[in-house]
Amino acid sequence: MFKKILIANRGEIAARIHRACRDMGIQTVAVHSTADADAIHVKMANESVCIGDKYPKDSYLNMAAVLSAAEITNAEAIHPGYGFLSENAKFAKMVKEAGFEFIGPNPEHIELMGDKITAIKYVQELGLPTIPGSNGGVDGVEHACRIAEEIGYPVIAKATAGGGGRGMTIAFNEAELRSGFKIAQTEAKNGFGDDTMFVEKFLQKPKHIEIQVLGDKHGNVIHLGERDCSLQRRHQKVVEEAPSAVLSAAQRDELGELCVKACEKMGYIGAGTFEFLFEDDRFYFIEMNTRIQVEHPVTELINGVDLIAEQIKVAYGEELELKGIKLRPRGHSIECRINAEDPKTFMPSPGKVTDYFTPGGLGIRVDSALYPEYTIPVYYDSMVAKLIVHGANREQAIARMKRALEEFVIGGIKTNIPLHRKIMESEEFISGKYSVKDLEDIIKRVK
Ligand code: MV4
Repeated sequence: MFKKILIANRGEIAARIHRACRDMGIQTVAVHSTADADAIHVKMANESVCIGDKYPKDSYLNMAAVLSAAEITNAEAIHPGYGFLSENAKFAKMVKEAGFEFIGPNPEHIELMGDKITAIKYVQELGLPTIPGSNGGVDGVEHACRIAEEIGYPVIAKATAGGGGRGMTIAFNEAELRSGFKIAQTEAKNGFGDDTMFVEKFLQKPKHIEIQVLGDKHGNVIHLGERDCSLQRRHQKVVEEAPSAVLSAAQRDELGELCVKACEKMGYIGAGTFEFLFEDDRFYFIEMNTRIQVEHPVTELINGVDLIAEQIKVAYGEELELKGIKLRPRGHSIECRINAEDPKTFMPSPGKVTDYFTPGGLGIRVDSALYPEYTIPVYYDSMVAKLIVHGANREQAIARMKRALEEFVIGGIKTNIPLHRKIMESEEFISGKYSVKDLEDIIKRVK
């Protein structure tokens, strides 16, 4: 097994990776910016290297600096976490060429899935259901309008290099498509350097359901069930749960097996997530994430699996112990993302944490970057902690989450904990029937 792993990330996920390493007796190297000298992941690691200035481009996105840190500390592998360089195929290639193990998929698969058009075409070949549309790029707004006439409005135009809602526009008629298309295309050109667009039928009230997969270097692939990530605000997930309240066992097995077969044909290695839209009892593939995700803990808690440890073992070349074992998911898990933000305006609320008390008891987990007297820097994402609960069933998980949200004290800054309390009491959430549209209605009610 690896003796030393460099964690190329910060915040709660860096702490999470450190914990998996320590449980396995692996030494850790933290990298940090000048603004993160006091961060929890630096305190936890066996060694730390300052790799640059506060802005991500000068530090966490600085590939040469990360590789140099691995070199001087004699790390054997690099874990990229999520965000930053985690889905950068060029970085994954550089890591391997520099002689380190990249804890993640092959660069070719990162590249393939990073382009939505090639991803959709590829999975179509593998038998996954996709959304009717242009089936490839459109060569301009006139072509987009012709496709829209064929499939019928509403439609959505998306940038192939986009993701997470950037470079897309929804149109209910031709006038909206003509104006929105150009705006989205310009956003894509400026944001990703690639203004290739494609068009799909727009599903108006879908759920966002994703399947967790894990493949090793010996051709073994398993799935670990689904997560329901439909409660989102501006394409940022807010609450996630596993399993979804609406999927039947048959649907879960069917979708999971489709993803496993796709990975077997791909030769996919590492952790990955297939994202689907789910509407009127039908699934549609939209994109694949080739990284560990923020919401991985809900899958861990119902399966009793440490997904970060599995990533590390797979990268080292071990066979999946879980292969062939019929996983017996138990109970229900919910995650609330705790953001340092004003609960009413959603503006970031950095600053010094004066009081800090985390909830506890059976089935409560807090993955956090916070500690008393810690000052949250302004330069990074506003998510500072995740509160995850597990219960024997969904009702118990909701009750436990409500109690944990009451106990959770983070003083000195504003957080979205009040919003989470409202979500847990909402009819939409309690029924389990919420779609990607419902969080905006809940927020309007609590304003
Ligand atoms: C869609 C869709 C409906 N129909 N595609 C959002 C970003 C990326 N994950 C793909 N997304 C969507 N793609 C079709 N054909 C709905 C979403 C979507 C969404 C769209 C608008 C506002 C919020 C959303 C939240 C999740 C998913």
